[in-house]
Amino acid sequence: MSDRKFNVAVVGATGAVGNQMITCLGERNFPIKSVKFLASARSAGRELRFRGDLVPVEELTEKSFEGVEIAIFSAGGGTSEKFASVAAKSGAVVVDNSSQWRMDPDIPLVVPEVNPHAIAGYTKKGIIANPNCSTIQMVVALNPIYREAGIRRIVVATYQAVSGTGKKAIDELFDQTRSMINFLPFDKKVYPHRIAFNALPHIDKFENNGYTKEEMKMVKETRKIFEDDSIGVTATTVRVPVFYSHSEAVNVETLKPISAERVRELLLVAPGVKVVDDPANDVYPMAIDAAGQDATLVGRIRKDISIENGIDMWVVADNIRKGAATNAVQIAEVLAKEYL
Ligand code: 25A
Ligand code: L14
Repeated sequence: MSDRKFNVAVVGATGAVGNQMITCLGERNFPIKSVKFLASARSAGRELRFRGDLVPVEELTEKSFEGVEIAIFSAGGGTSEKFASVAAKSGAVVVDNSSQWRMDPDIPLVVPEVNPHAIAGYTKKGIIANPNCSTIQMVVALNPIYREAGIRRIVVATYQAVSGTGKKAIDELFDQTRSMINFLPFDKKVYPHRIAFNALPHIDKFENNGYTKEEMKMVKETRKIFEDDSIGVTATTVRVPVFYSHSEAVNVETLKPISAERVRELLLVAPGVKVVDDPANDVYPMAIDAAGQDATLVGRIRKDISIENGIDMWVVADNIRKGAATNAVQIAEVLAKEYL
């Protein structure tokens, strides 16, 4: 346990996730000695507010990490590939939100409510990976079930917000919606098809097995976080015209029997979870309610009538907060408190 304060850098500070990381660091009272906000040359010179001060954004270069002790990255896989080891070599511990390093066996992949102990492995490469947003909220909700009854198989379908793709996609949904309701022509730059008033079963690239990369992230990352390759996972990830928060229909087959009542009981006390489940009064998790919170909302908890040991539930969380920025800052908190 230490009470030290740290020199912290945020890489990708001007993006949708980077911005939220800055807010989180402020809100959660992270022990900060100094901050440095880094982005591409495009953003250099802009100023961002942090705890009442205006902090200039600097261009990310090989020399950016001198004196930095913790560097939180969300600037895309390419930037992480190039600069995470530069930061680590210059002595910083990196918490990386990109998909670049998640499956590296020498890099821990961490959701603090589920596998905080894995953070200890940061010493191998100086990097800790933040999982994919859809995986994070699913494992937060499944963890208590896994610990009590084991998991044989997960079948999940996601309904993902456009903010996952960054600011340009938020603008695209807004602009297309405005154009369509005014009967005007619209552009599409970010997604291959119109996203306004539509649903696209396509997130990230297609792989050779017919799944998308986003779907395979849910398969592989879930197993790595639970440290259990016996868990079967199949996913269909869908983009919907929602700005913030991913929703997920999660079906789980457990090894041992478990009742819906017991699942509700476990989730009521599970860290990071809020049970929102009173269908008789039209109460269930919704994207518009999860947005702006750090909790993972779980509802529609019920026994799957088609198999012996099955549970169905609806899991919703703010993809920019718990799905990215909050989870990364929580990792940095455990790191700072327990390891540095
Ligand atoms: O590789 P991945 O993991 O799949 O991630 C790809 C992208 O997904 C987002 C994030 O986008 C990331 O870049 N992302 C990743 N994980 C996510 C998660 N879990 C996630 N989103 C949600 N949940 P983003 O838009 O949020 O953040 C982009 C930030 O990265 C900075 N950046 C990009 N390249 C950089 C770099 N920083 C340093 N060096 C580089 N080479 C980027 O800064 C932004 O902060 P910026 O200065 O490039 O952009 C600042 C403003 O400019 C806009 N913009 C971006 N691209 C263009 C642009 N404007 C004009 N033309 C462009 N081509 C941005 O919208 C921003 O407002
Ligand atoms: O792997 O476009 O963290 O919604 C998460 C958001 C990949 C893209 C990741 C999106 C990203 C994704």
